[in-house]
Amino acid sequence: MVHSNFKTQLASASQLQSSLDYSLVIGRGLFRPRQQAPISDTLPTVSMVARRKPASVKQGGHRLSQEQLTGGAFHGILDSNGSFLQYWPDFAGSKADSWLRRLQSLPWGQGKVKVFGKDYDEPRLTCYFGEKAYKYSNRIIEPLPWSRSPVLQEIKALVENMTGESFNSVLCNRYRNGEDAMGWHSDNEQVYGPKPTIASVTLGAERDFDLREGKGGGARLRVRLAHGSLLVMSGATQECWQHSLPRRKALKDERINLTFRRIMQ
Ligand SMILES: O=C(O)CCC(=O)C(=O)O
Ligand SMILES: [Mn+2]
Repeated sequence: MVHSNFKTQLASASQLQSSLDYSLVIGRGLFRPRQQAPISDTLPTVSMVARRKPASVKQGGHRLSQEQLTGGAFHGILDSNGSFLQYWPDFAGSKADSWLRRLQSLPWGQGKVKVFGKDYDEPRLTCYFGEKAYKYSNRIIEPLPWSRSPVLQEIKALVENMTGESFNSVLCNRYRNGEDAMGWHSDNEQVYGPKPTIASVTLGAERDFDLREGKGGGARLRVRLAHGSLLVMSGATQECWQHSLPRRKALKDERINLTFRRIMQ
């Protein structure tokens, strides 16, 4: 039987603020928290046992209903290996719209992916900023300097403040509409070192972000990433889980995603 323990920390009622826009899917279950709160170390712990089929959610030994699972922000432990996920739906606050507008004028380019020796366009536009070259899909991508983008410097500072981590690179993805997507992968390249923290900021269209244990067959999660949100994957998440951004053919709106990383060498 394939299963994993899932513990997540949700906000207490007094910490809940305004209305929320994310949902978390485990197996076939859909948990739609209705309110949001800042991430805090004092959040109570909810543990979930996620199986491929029925999902159950427990807090203090009591089973919770979907309605009780309130709290837009969460801290989660995905498994017994120490794979962590944190989500803050309103990270950008009132800056979200202006960040999106400013990021639209980054020097976006069309990346290529090699399949059986032939080059294809990636289903998204990209650009990359930082201090060190980025190795990806057997290619080396040279970074643009931080000084070229004050908006990225501003977002990076806030992400570092929020996470307590320092990052030296950001991969920027522009999904022009729902046809653009990213397939299953984990960000486990050696340059990130063991147990890397990846901080992901979403601006623009809300999209589903899927996680699966191993390479599939185990637990699955779906987090709906809101405009202005911050998702942080850390601990063993890149070792033990894969993630993807599935295609949504009907979606016409664009989304920009920034993944802040720390390159070691
Ligand atoms: O667009 C996203 O939310 C995912 C991006 C991602 O996984 C990556 O850049 O490695
Ligand atoms: Mn990734």
